[in-house]
Amino acid sequence: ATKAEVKDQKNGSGKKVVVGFSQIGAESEWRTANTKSIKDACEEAGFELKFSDALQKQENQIKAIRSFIAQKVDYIALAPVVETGWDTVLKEVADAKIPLILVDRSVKTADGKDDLWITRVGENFYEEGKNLAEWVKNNEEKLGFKGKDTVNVYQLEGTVGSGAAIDRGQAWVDTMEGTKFKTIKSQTGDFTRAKGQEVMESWLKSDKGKIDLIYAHNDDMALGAISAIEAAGLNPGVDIKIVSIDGVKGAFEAMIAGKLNCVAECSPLTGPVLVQTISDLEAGKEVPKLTYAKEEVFPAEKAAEILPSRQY
Ligand code: GYE
Repeated sequence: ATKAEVKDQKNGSGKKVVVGFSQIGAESEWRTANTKSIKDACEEAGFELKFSDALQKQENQIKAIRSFIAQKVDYIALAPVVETGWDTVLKEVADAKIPLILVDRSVKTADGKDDLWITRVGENFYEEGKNLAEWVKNNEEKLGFKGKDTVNVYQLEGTVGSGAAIDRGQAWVDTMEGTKFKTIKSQTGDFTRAKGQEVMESWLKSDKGKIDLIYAHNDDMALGAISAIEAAGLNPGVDIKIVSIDGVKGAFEAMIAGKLNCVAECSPLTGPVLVQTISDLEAGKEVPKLTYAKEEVFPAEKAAEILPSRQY
């Protein structure tokens, strides 16, 4: 557990808590929901939020962080687009004695230490990938893979170098090792619908008839792949099975339509946890070094029942 250094009399003085948040971008339904959750929660808590959209570029995030330091914000929240390359700027944050909170994705420092942030409010990407791969292994029959010697898997990877893509990829490799599920091709679709569609189109050109299963690191890329599969005259979810991660509404709708077979949830509803964390730090309390969102696996047959209760 870690604790922020006790700061000035802000508590008593009634000044608003100022939070600088460097968000990755707006690449997916998930990200849009994440931004909304954080904006809403900060507003409700009466925090002043300085929001910066990095358009997927680490250099923009580094600039935003430096500008937050210059503005002397009380807290910096960072959703890091990639895992590495943060050491210098995070040391600058530490020198300025501004508590840094990682939101969503992970950071790896050169020395392997985790002392450049006070806490991470994130999601367990490895578990998500593992849970989804386990579901696939346990549902061979339902997926129509029972009699097959080999199942050809095509992986749509998330943003190269991102914690989410690295861990989800590794979890699949580990879980599928020694099984009949073989990854034939793996390419990044940058967590976007457009790129997921583009990559799927190219696979259909070269490998049509060979593709059994798409493992997409997020729903948006799966939804893009679904469009490409339909355009090629095939039935997504039937001729080519598809599983993905997030659990956004668009994915539930695709599952209900029979076009997507299973989704592992990744919750973007980080706002309330972030606000609670900051409030605890303001009160001088200790906070856990890492908090993961609670997440489930939703197979297509449960989608209709669950959709009405989905919040994103
Ligand atoms: O799965 C994807 C988004 O980092 C967990 O980023 C997040 C991922 C999420 O663009 O949809």
